[in-house]
This record gives sequence, C-alpha cells and structure tokens, in this order.
Amino acid sequence: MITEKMQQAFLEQINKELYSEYLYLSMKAYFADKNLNGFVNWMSIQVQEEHAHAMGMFDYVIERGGRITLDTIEKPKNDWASPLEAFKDVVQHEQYITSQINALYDVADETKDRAAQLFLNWYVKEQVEEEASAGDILAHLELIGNDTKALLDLDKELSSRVFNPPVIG
Ligand code: OFO
Repeated sequence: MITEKMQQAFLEQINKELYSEYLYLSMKAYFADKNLNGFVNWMSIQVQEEHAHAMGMFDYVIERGGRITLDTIEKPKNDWASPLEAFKDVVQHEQYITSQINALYDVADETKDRAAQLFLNWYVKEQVEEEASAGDILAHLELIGNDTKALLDLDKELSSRVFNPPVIG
C-alpha cells in the first residue's frame, strides 16, 4: 500500500507530466504554423511520450492501492520567437522535470518505499535521454543560426523520429 505522502508526490508529478504533454502539444501547433513538419513530427512523438510518462505513474499509484485525483493543468506558452527559442524552453523544461523526478525519488527514499524507488529508476534514466536528445537539437539550432537551408535539413532529419511505446517500470 502506498503512503499518503508518496501518493501526493506522485499525483503532483502526474500533473507535471500532463503539463509536459500540453507544452509539447503547444509547440507542435507552433511548428505546424511554420510548416516545419519534421519538428511537428518530433513534437508529436514527444506528446505521446509525455502521455506515457503520466500514465505509467497513474497506473502505478492504482496498482499500489492508491487513489488518483486530478488537478488543473497549467496553461502552456503558445508562441516562440524562433525554433531556437522553443528548444531553449524544451531543454530548460526537461532540466526542471529531472529535478522533480529526483525530488520524487527523495520522497521514496525518505519513506523507505523500495518499490517506488525501483519503479522510479526508469524515469531517472529516461531523463538522461530526454535532456540529451533536446540538448542535441538545441546545439544544432545554435549552429544553424539564420541559415534557412540548414534549418530545413534539420527539419527533414526530425521527420524520421518514430514513436516506440515505452515499457515503464
Ligand atoms: Fe519529458 O519527460 Fe516526462 O516530463
């Protein structure tokens, strides 16, 4: 059975994962408006991944005998000055999520919840990947600067990303 404190910490993180989904959905709309369809594809997959992150925790809380209650999802930003500015926000957001997953792990540690620690190991590893992939794209955008042809090449590259449903836990 999950403790009240652990359950509350998971509920707060589920909300943040749903906000991540919402933020990337908003970025997907921004890139669609710019006709950058490879970026749209990248964001579509990001949206699906964030949904899976939220649902993984949602199902885990239920499996541990907890009770899910949902809260308001914060309104995301809807516009960016450039793809570079959007990806600065992606990297900053993923760094924030990493800090929040670590804080969730700390609660599992404090409450000696070994099952939650094992479960959260997947998320700790996932954040390494999340920060790395967003960081790579940001670095490319910084190199690209105002070179439209290079931006379109990157867009083409991002169109090949595919969604592999994560096996969480
Ligand atoms: Fe982007 O990793 Fe979940 O939030």
